[in-house]
Amino acid sequence: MTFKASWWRKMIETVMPEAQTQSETITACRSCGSTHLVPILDLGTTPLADRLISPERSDEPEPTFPLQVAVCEQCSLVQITETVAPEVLFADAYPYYSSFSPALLKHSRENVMARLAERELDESSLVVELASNDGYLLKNYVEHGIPVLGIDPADGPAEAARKIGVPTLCDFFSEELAGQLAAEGKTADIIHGNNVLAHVADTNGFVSGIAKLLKPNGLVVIEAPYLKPLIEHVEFDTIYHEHLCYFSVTALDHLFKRHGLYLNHIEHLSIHGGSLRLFVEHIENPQDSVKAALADEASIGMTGSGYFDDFADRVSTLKAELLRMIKELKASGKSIAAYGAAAKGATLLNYCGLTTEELDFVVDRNVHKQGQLMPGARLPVRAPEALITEQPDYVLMLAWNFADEILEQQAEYRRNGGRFIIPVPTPKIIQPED
Ligand code: JHZ
Repeated sequence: MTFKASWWRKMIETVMPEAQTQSETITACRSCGSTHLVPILDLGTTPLADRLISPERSDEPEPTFPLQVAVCEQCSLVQITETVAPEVLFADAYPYYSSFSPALLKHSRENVMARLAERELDESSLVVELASNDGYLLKNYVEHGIPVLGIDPADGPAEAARKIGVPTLCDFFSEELAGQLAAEGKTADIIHGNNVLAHVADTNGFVSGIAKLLKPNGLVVIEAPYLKPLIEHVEFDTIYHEHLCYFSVTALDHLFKRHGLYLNHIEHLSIHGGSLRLFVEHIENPQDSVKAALADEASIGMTGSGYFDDFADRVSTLKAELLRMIKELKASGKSIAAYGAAAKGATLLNYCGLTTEELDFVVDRNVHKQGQLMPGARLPVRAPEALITEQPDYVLMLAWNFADEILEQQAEYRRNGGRFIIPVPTPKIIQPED
């Protein structure tokens, strides 16, 4: 039986408030079940990265959870060891709306256009998106008259999707839900899933659900942040409780094969600091892109735990350098704000111990985040216009993955002498003239 996210949230808040702190520590790999999990990074205990605080609740204690990363020696899957209940993570107060990023909208539209060009879809087809958020991707199929179904557990984004004509089921996708849809004759020609595979606690159930929902000649197109750039560029802030897994191609290959699905092609994308677009089918037909990535990962040792030996030290070094830079600027009387009330921003602020002592406020275009406080760090979230009215000397770029887009938008702030600090892979200052 499945319940709507709002039902769960109400129950969590009224009937069993202690459930708000509910989480479980895993002892076996989320994918293959091996107990050979080797710890690689400990980010301490942090609040939930997307759980913004309304000012009137700012006196209430925030639940915090351990944030530790391990690699499975058996199947190479990198994963965090704590699972926070999904109903707590993705309830109806979930503030992430995909449509606030023009770059993401463009990226998604191009994805759809490529699928429309290569597959013969018509009004008898069905495209399903798992974690369809506010309809940012499926609306492009709707425009072309292709029937779609969005599935997303967060009430707010699901309602926003329906309003723009994207039919959306407000629910968690699972093997059971896939079975129900298939029994109703709703199987998919294309299944999209962007930034969702890493978020699901039942990794195997989710993939097995995809196998059930997919037509025999259907195509799965999944996007997920890639582990290799995460490690190489010290993108440690993309680690938070929503992201349970950090995928290599090797780990993905094992995962899909276990469910009779085959990773046949991959594309490397720059989005979110470096992602993979995975093309998965029922039939095994691996292209050179997959063979090359598997060979590359084996040759650089990414399939073993030794590859991660110096990662924790590199994360500590980044923290020390960023804190030194910020403390020097503060000591010389400079004011500093931040850009992007992003989930990754919460990890960075909380791991580095940055609060309103160092940073005056954070700006974000997402109106659902404005007026609230960042988890843990408690920076107030304001509209981007505050950079012009307050003209802080420096702005810490928490949404560094959209740096180009944001620097362009902030031309006026920069013309007025404003500087940005990009924290990863090593903290650096962007001067107004850069
Ligand atoms: P953004 C998100 O993480 C959500 P986050 C999620 N956890 C996930 O899996 C990853 O992506 C992959 C704002 N912004 O998307 C919007 C502006 O204000 O990088 C966002 O609040 N102006 C599901 O939250 C934030 O910045 C702009 O011009 O870490 C960016 O957050 C742009 C472009 C963004 O990721």
